[in-house]
Amino acid sequence: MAGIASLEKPQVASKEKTLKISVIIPTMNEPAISKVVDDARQALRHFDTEIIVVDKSIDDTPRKAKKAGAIVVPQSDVGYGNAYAVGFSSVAHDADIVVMMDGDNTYDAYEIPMLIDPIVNGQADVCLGNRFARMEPGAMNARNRIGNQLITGVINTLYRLKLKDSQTGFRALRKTALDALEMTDDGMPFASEMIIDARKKSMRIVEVPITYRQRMGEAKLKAYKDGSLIFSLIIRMVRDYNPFAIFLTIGLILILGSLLSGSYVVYEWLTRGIITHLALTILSAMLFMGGIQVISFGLLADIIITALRVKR
Ligand SMILES: Nc1nc2c(ncn2[C@@H]2O[C@H](COP(=O)(O)OP(=O)(O)O)[C@@H](O)[C@H]2O)c(=O)[nH]1
Ligand SMILES: [Mg+2]
Repeated sequence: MAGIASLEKPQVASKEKTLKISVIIPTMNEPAISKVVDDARQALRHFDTEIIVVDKSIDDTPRKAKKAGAIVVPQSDVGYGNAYAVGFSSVAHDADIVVMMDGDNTYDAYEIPMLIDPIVNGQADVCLGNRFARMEPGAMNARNRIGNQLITGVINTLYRLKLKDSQTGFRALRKTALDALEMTDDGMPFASEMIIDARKKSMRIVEVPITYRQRMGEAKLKAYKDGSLIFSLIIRMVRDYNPFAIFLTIGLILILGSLLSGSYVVYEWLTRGIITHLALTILSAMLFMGGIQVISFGLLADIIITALRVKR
């Protein structure tokens, strides 16, 4: 694979100690942090492991994390993406694999060995945990589920992927792959940015089924913020992508539909000299005009995107 060096380290068991795993956990007042760090240490006891907690708390989270054996790095700025930027720059340079997980006990740290397995085996550069596989009732509300599926659908369509859960926070990356990635967003869109950049760089992205549990402590992501971030993300993705092909396809489908339904109207008019199906006539005209409008919109969007690209 271009630009990504292979680990060239044989599979788990005997060689576990030779693999260095770096686990990064961003925290903002997480009451479950002791358990999360303990579980991660225990789950990775056969590996050379470091656990980095990037903290932005006002409670005793950093003290608890340190006591449980984590390296605590305070975050001076704010944001989920920024916390990971700080975490990534703190990773030991001899680390082989970097694991990302929350400090809220929603993910099961005992599943880390399973998550890193495709990377250890040389089958993947980025491994994402699919929470929909084993989701505890109440672990994700309907709003977040719909938002996630909307974003995942857009990412899959625009970047030709087949992901089930693009917003998962339980991820593993080959260190050399991580070093090649370029993310800039300080907030939640960072998670999508990572997948898109990995895809653009032709990295191998795989999903594995994971467990997703109810959160301990308060969620940091709020409804209005989630919503606006979802929309700004979609706008950014559409901006970065050439939408003309999509609009042209939709427009042509509408025009084709109008020709099919309209041909009956025209046939009747030519053979009998009258039009009896008024509704069909109106539908045909609307489909045709709709098709032309969609194509015109695509052209306009293309002009705007080209102008934005020149500016940037
Ligand atoms: N250091 C730091 N951690 C954050 C920040 N925002 C969220 N987190 C942590 O990032 C993880 C994910 O946030 P969470 O509220 O669980 O989001 P969700 O899993 O998408 O519902 C949790 O461990 C949070 O404590 C931040 O600005 N700074
Ligand atoms: Mg969480």
